[in-house]
Amino acid sequence: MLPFRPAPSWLADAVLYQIYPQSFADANGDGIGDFAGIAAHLDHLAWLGVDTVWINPCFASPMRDAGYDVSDYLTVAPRYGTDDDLADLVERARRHGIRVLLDLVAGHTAVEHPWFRAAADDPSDHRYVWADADPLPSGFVASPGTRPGGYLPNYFDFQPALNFGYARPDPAEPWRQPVDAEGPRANRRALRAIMDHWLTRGISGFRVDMASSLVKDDPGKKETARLWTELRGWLDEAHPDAVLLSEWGDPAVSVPAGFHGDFFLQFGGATDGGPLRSLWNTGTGTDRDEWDPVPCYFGAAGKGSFAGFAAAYAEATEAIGEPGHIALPTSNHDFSRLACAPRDAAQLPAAYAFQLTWPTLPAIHYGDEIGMRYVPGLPDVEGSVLTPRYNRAGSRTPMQWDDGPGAGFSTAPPERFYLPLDPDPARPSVAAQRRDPGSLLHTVRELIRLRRTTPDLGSGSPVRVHNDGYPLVYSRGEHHLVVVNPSDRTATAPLPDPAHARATRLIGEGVTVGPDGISAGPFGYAVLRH
Ligand code: TEU
Ligand code: CA
Repeated sequence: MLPFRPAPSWLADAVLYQIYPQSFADANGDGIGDFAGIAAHLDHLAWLGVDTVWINPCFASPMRDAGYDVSDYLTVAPRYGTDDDLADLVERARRHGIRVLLDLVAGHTAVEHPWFRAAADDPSDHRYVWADADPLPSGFVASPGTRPGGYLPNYFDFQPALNFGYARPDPAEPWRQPVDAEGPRANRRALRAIMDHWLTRGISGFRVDMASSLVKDDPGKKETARLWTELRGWLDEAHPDAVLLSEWGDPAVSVPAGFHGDFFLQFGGATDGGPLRSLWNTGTGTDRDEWDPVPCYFGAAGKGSFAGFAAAYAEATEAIGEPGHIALPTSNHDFSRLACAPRDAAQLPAAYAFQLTWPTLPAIHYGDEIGMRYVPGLPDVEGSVLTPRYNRAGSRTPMQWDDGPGAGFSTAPPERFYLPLDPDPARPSVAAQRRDPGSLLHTVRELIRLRRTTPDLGSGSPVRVHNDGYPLVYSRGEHHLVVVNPSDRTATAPLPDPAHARATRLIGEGVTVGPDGISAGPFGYAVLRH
């Protein structure tokens, strides 16, 4: 018997789209995107065919980590509009057939949150992990208030960890409270109340920030998993049509814990993000010293390997079984976009042909549908810079709607823009690509349409890899074959089955399939029916 209700059926067909609200569309001309701007562009999303939008944190915040430092979970950030504007957006989205997910920052607040202000002056408060020890335990930050000792941060120092307890409590170290102590119980109730507040207002679920971080010193994440299992049990009863997608990066652990889905990410799991990076990471945008400089599979040199991703996918689906999903992002606000030097626009159709026909749930980061690039060399804005080689701002620049001076993003003077526009005079735009039937935008739209109208290409039908070198060749279900060549030279593969010789091409470029086998030209791709 399943421990949970099956995921709401709509999730299986979802095509996800991530909106960074400050960068999407500015309706009131202050240089920062807002809810009204998103509402004004729902027709673009509906036209593209996406049906589930995830909006990054849009709650009251001092914005030192772009909103991942929440000072009030129940009020929206004024720069995005009012609570009514959000309600209006959710309702308009519903009329376009689009569900809205919000971002739940479960593991920490801002130091400006009233809970933390109170805790910093009150030695009896247990909402945060607080140590009254001298010297402070390693990793703790000195108290900013009258209370002695200090607190444990969860990410940046200004993001104090909410106290969900320790998997291995220790009376000699009293800040290591058990998971069922009063503070952790209060925080679990608070998470439930926050979720309930927004779900009651028509949103369809959450992307949960740093979902694996809640219980501290938790080998195998067993106690953190129990916490999410409990919340999922509540959700199944109270909001059975809602979903929780985790930022965890380890579906084999997070989905059995209770998430309806998890993301392959640039971190997480046994190889700390190895599977996703083996597909996309060019080593040039956001990069870390500890990441092996392995050539990615979607690289023109044709030196990568698909096998690691395929194995991780197989292992994760085996572990999560029927009821769970894995989302595969094109990029997100934390790591390089698909268009990241040396990968250029010409290489993107092949990447999308794969991403939109693999059984994972596709997640498109705003702007990736027109091939917006990771913009290097930007300033540190709202905590975007993690290390000298890791500036997240490059994946957060304003959406390029048209070819006007503000790119249709905003009418504000450019110096007031949240981040500078991509300065490339040849930067792509939605308007130009809408006019060009051969553009990436039209290709992505057609691939989404094929996925949504062809059960074989959706999340529920089996995948079988026939060739994991170059080109990539795999079957979906009974009748579909996908060929993808991310390299800049012609690549060939044997025909998996003689019946494929008579296959019809549904979409593609540069691929021939005949009795002699498969030949895929540079950056060629094809989806075929046989
Ligand atoms: O990210 C958590 C996280 O671990 C990543 O930021 C990762 O460390 C980084 O991208 C390097 O690989 C989440 C949010 O997505 C991020 O924007 C927030 O800054 C962070 O949590 C804190 O809330
Ligand atoms: Ca605005």
